[in-house]
Amino acid sequence: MTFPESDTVPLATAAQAPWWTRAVVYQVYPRSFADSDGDGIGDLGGIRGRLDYLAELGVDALWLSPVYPSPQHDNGYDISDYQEIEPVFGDLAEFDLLLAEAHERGIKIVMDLVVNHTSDEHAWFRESRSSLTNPKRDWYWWRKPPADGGPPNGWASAFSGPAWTLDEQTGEYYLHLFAKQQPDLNWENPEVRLAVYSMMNWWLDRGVDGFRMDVINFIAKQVDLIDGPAPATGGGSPTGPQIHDYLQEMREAVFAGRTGEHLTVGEMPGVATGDAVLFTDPARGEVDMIFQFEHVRLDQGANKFDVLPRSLRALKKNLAHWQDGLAETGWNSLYLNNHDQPRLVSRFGNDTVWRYESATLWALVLHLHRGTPYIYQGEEIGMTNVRFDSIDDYRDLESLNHYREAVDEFDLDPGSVLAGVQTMSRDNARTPMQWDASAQAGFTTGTPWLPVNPNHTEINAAVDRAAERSVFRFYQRLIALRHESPVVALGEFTLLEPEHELLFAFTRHLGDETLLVVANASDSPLDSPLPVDVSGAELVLGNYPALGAGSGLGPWEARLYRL
Ligand code: TEU
Repeated sequence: MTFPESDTVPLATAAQAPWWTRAVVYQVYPRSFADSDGDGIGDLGGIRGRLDYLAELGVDALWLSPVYPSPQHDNGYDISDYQEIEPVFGDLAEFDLLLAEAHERGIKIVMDLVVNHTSDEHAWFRESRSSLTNPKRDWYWWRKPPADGGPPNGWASAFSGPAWTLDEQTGEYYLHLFAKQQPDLNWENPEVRLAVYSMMNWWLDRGVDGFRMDVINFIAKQVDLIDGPAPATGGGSPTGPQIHDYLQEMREAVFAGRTGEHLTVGEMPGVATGDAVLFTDPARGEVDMIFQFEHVRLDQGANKFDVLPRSLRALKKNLAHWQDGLAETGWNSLYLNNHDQPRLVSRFGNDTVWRYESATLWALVLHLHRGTPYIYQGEEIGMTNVRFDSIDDYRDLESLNHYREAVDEFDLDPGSVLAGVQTMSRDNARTPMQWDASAQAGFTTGTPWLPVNPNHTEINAAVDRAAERSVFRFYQRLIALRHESPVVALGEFTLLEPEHELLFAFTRHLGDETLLVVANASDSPLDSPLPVDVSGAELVLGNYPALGAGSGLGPWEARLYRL
């Protein structure tokens, strides 16, 4: 196969490219990572105690899900004080210690910025709701009841039910695209924007290295829709055009003039590649990269819990669509799971017979795409979904609200609704990190807030790292490869055999170097010849012991060649 000389060196030469093009980020869900005080909830002390583990893995930065004070209705994504630490996780002194010890190991810390909404217990909202004339009334979205007394429009909350709640205190509705305990901030109000920028500067002055920005595209409401007729379907406000102004203003107010290496990644449900180019074009000064959702919605029907059959063809084409969309300008994040998604080996692989092979196949495939890979805690040891037999064992607000609405309001069969929750619930990713085979998997000496997955006796960091076939060691190799090889970070991506339903194959090309990935994403051997002659190629990495034996691929076998 001849490769067209890439006439555009993507992004920049390796030396000039930003640090995050060569970096791998590890997401810590603090509540479930490591508990240092025995209360059954993970905390900052627990994370500090595992920094050597993370340094050994080789990651460059940690993204901490929220650790600020919160009533915990949405496990911390309902923040009641942006400049403190939730006591259950620790305090600011412990945070500073964690930050210092992470930096000592060359690991950056990125905070979760949740500013589309606050908690209903935040002082800002308590003031805003106190009276129609309170100076902070316009910090949130309030509307008088329409003539029929119902909500102002037909928007639905992402967590079931309407996106408006009537506040008896002043007889007006307030907007919440998520839970009613998460009222949306009004970003049209410059006072809100300035307060957020001030808080961001406070954290950067403290030494943090950037932000993951929660549903940041939702902060720009299409105001005419709020006051216009109810949209035909439910759902919240599509992103308004002013989002670009807000992000450029934020960049200028918070990062301009700062030295050092920072990272901003915007979580943006519903964004397409054309928007993503605008958001991540370095010349526009908005964000460095975004989390888009197209690939993790391919197996969802009417809603997240309406699970459709998976298609490799659809998945690899969508990932390639994003590679092509941002090849010239902008930058991709790369993820297959996080605290909101099921575990990748259960969703995209085979988490029983071929767990090691499928976990490492998806690791190789994802980490050899062009973009910044994100590892979700436990992914690096092949942790799987959990399966609770009763809805009463689930804790996730999204899952519980969905179940209640589906069964109580829509009268759907409880068994089939529970099956959807078992497959897609966010709790699949939130069972405690499995450190060893002891009673609570080494996560806590107390009673965990969410039961430990019973399979922790076989699947845990201690066993995996000592194993001949170690998922952890495989991730170590991939991370090291990204650090060492500009072609991994910057090389041009070309998908091969796009119509093949079992084979995932692609090349990466930079200068005179070409890498080839071939992967058999199925439970059966794939005997067809590889799409490229590899007879003279170097086998760089594979997940089968007899590396490179023959041209066929075993079940869930993945190989990386240097051509
Ligand atoms: O999630 C944004 C979001 O769109 C979620 O509804 C997500 O799509 C869904 O859970 C996938 O099933 C962010 C945070 O990641 C999530 O944990 C929060 O609950 C949510 O925002 C509200 O802050």
